[in-house]
Amino acid sequence: MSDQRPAISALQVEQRTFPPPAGFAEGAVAADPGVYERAAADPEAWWAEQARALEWSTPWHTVCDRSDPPFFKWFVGGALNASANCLDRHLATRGERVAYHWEGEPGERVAITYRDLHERVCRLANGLKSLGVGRGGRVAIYMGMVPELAVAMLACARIGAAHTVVFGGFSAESLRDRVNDFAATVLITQDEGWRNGRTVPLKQNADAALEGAPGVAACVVVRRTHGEVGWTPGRDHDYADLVAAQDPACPPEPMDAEDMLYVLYTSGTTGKPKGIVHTTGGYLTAVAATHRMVFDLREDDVYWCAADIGWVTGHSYIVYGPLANGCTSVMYEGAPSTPGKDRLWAIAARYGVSILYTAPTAIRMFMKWGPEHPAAHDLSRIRLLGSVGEPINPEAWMWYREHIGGGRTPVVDTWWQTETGAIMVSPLPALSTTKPGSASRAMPGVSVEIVDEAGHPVGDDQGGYLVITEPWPSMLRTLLGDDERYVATYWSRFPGRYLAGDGARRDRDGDLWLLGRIDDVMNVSGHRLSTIEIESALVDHPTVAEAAVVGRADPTTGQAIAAFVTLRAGVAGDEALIGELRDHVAKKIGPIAKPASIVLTDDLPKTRSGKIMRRLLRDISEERHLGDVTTLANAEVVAEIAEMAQAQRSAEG
Ligand code: 7RM
Repeated sequence: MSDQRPAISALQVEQRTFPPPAGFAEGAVAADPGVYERAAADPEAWWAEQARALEWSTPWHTVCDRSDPPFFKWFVGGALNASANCLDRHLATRGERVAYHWEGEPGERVAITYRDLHERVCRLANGLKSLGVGRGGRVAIYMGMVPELAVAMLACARIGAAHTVVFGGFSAESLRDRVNDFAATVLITQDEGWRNGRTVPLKQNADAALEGAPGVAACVVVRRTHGEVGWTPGRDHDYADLVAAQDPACPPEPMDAEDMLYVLYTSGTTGKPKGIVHTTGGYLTAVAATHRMVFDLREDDVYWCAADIGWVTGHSYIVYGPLANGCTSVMYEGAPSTPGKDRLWAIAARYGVSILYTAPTAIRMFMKWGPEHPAAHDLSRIRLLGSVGEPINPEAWMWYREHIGGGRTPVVDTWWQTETGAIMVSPLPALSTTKPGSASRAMPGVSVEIVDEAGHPVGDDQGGYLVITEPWPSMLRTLLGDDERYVATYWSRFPGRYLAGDGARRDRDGDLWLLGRIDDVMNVSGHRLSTIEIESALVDHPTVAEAAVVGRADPTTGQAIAAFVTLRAGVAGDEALIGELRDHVAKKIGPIAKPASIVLTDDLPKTRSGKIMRRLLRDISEERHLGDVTTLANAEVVAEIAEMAQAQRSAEG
């Protein structure tokens, strides 16, 4: 026995449990509890069964080739086309079914059927061919949330070109770096996007990026706002003109299962962005299967993933998964507060949304805005809620279930990464008894473990490193152009196992609790504390909407806990409240977790996909020069928080 301290201490005790609602299992996609055992008994057979739900032009001969780890291959020898699986396959049975109910921020509404989408994709696919793109080609896409973004991805997939989507909120420089790293020859963009009642100058940014991207020979421009934009004759092509001239039919290119489907860059917190490489057969298999099972997809569902397609969540669960399953989705272009703070609920009511998938950061914002906004709309069709992107604080989970789900719906907290391609850990809504803040367990066919520093599995309720112990079909294949970094980043710390970079613990019922990024773990008097449990204890207080904690250097305890807290709408903060919040944490999870300081702030620094950036809060707390803030969605809050923290330090003397 070792007397080693746990890799991460576990503090939180959550007692509430929610079994599936009565009747939910009737006709559910995953209603047989034996599914976990069956998949575990033969994971490859399980995944092969999922792959058979797709249409293959050539069957595979080997489910998983493990001859050169960690360079695994799936469905070797098989051929298929992702666009054909998302479109053509549905035409005979559901061609007139709506694929996307699209709503523009200013209010336009368009219903796009599978047949419409198929024709649009074929035309653009032919248009891309006319620009010299074919099998093995590379296309960059820099757009807002317009239907043409999904069309562009599928058009690439149709002709065997790989795409990289660059989130429309990124700068010209980020775009340039990604376009060059990817070696794109064509860029698809739009004149301007809509966000918060203002236009986003996408083409202008694209022009600036292309000045430093000589490999791009053609730029295709969707007219969205019809605003004035620069034009480079010979290079720039009007999207509408390009597609109007094309044949509305384009046979899909049969692709090898292991041909690249796309690259998506993850900025991470440090270093050069990593180009995550996803391939065709395994990726499509896993996103379609997980989308069906986790969201219990039924024929009459109206599904809405409110993420941006610029992130992996949008790739897997707005485009490829839902379309492979022939489902009806909602797609919204703009900000959730435009024109009012009830915009999302007006949309959900209008289309009868039955499944909603969004992020904790959005849920905490809805909490902050108040329950009157969802209460003003009929959300009675909602039957299932999903969460993704960060650990969800139990109080945010409860609020989501209560105020969006009417207290009736299961909430599925789905853990996964750009690298994993598809959901890895999640409840199955008809089978799992959920707990607020727990992501339940690994999906059927997926094996995870929690290990200590030495790589040994930890016991129940012990925090440690989350690893995935077996290859899975939608795993990243490498980092574009950098096999070594792929091996070093994910497969070296615990050889033979994939290091996710997140902490986790498993409770006595076998349920997993994600503890946040390993880099954010604090060390207070030798106790390794995760951020999430302390943050959740703060969010548990009725005045708190959002909280972030970090470890700041301390001469006596090694690190001291510094908290940053955003209050709910209408709550005024003062010294008394700060004292109350510190006591609340001590009472809820123990004195070791009591924050040494709490700064009240209107907002927290977030990445553009909404994840709290604790690194910057550490810099502020330790009075360090603030490094790169360009990857922040809300850089202006940083100076504000720094000032408040400074004021507090002077007040404390
Ligand atoms: C899908 C996505 C990945 C990182 C991951 C975690 C965090 C995502 C959850 C979560 C706790 C969750 N891809 N994360 N989902 N943490 N519970 N349900 O977000 O590549 O952008 O981020 O996000 O730290 O490693 S991502």
